[in-house]
Amino acid sequence: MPDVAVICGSRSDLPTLKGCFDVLDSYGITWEASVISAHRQADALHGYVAEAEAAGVHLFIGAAGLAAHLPGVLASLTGLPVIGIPLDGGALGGADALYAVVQMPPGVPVATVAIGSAGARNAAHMAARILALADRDVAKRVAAFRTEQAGKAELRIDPRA
Ligand code: RP5
Repeated sequence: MPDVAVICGSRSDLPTLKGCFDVLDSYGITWEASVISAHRQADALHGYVAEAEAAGVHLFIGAAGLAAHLPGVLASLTGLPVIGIPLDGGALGGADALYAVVQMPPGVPVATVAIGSAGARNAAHMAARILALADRDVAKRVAAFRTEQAGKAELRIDPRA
């Protein structure tokens, strides 16, 4: 079983998640992706979470748009960390999904990231930081990424050049 199970509610969500998969790869974190809607395939979602947990997955990333209950349902089904990505789309531009993902009741936490592709990337960065607690190699890569990112400041540039 890979380290991370990424689940989204629809195939239409997959393009937005590309950055998530790329960032996980950049840290050398193993992952698998599934399309399972909390609303349309509830039984399959329950079964998959039980299987993944038993097989030793370390955390779940759930991504959904509209009435985005998938991350919350994941958190109800497992004691492992769940990172939720609210996706944009629909009439409300992702605010609907953000509220659904972030407003979990006490005791059922979902670590919620930003709406859309920025959140998709941050979900992977957050997963890396969680896994780094018990994985020295990932911890080194997190440190290296931060150093690289910090080195990208551009001082006294000519913006017209
Ligand atoms: C959500 O509804 C999915 O996560 C997706 O963002 C949205 C629309 O799904 P489709 O109608 O494209 O399958 O459950």
